[in-house]
Amino acid sequence: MTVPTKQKAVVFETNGGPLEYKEIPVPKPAPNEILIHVRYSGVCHTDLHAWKGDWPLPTKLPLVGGHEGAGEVVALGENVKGWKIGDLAGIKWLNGSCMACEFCQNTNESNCAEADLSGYTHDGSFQEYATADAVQAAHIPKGTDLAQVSPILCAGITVYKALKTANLKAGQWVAISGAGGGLGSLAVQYAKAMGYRVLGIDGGKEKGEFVKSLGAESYIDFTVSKDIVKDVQAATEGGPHGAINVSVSEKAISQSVQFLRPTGTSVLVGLPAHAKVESSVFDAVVKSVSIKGSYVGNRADTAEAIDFFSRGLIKCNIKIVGLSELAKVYELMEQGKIIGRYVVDTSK
Ligand code: 8ID
Ligand code: ZN
Ligand code: ZN
Repeated sequence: MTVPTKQKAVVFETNGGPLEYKEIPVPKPAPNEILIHVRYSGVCHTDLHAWKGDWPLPTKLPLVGGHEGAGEVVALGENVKGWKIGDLAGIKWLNGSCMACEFCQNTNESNCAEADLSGYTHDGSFQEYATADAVQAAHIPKGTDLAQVSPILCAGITVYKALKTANLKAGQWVAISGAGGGLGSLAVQYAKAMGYRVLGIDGGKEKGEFVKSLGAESYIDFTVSKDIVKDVQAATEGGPHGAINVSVSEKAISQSVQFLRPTGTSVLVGLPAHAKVESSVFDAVVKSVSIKGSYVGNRADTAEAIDFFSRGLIKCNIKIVGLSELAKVYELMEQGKIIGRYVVDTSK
């Protein structure tokens, strides 16, 4: 296999600055890394946050974003074990961690103080060839459709882990807030596959039809509802046992704590800039609700989330465009116009 020395990528020099589609050198894998020929990459709302720089965590600059990359292994660093040339590999948000601290010891690598993040602190998948830590890169089964699987590498893993964090039993209700988006549309399907009853919340009729086609029993349109809390509680016979917050809305997150059923769990996933979650202490105590954060997933969550996909239980609703059109995808995402996920083809 010949690896070129130059490739196409989307790069920005400053947060919020121009997104340049241009030629850059192909990176060389470090001793612990594999080099992946990225064929497709999903575009996550996190990539938009990274470009804007609206989180209290600085990005590397200049930066190649992207952390839902799927492709083939084309080179191996000298210390790499467990991979061979030609294997299918995935680039995910957590690129690497110290593997020694108390969090890493307990498989909570994403909580490591030295976590290295693809498309944030490490150049990511919006390029034709990208390096990834051999320990953290996702193993993708042979024969998998690389465009279809790409959104699983962040969105799928994240919502699967968030649903586990909600600690629900089969037959219980879960509300997915932001159900029509990239994470939400997968959350609806994982929740169904795990045996839960799903209520989706998002904006507009088209997203409602989409969310119901994925298996949600009920849909609340936040642009129409006059009282979201009351409507959600009525549709779920007293409030959902769990809520997964994948919207980028501070208000929606606080509402989720209010509409929860007593003893329920609200899981925080979406990361609107500068947001706070608000809850009445009295209600939280008397209803005994839990509010938990959930941050991507570990290697076992990754393998399990891919396995649900491989067994045909999860379908990604994708629209494929060329990498050169990334700026347009960010525009649509900002306007909340994306249904499901956009995936970029790195060859165009
Ligand atoms: O590990 C994590 N915690 C993690 C991993 C991956 C992504 C967190 N995220 C974060 C992203 O950074 C982003 O803040 O999750 C959030 C959602 O990412 P996404 O699914 O990639 O975004 P999207 O496709 O734009 O979907 C967002 C949906 O929320 C809806 C929108 O209409 C859209 O469909 N929404 C909004 I904005 N306001 C809403 C509201 N008030 C709402 N839905 C219901 N109620
Ligand atoms: Zn992501
Ligand atoms: Zn660590």
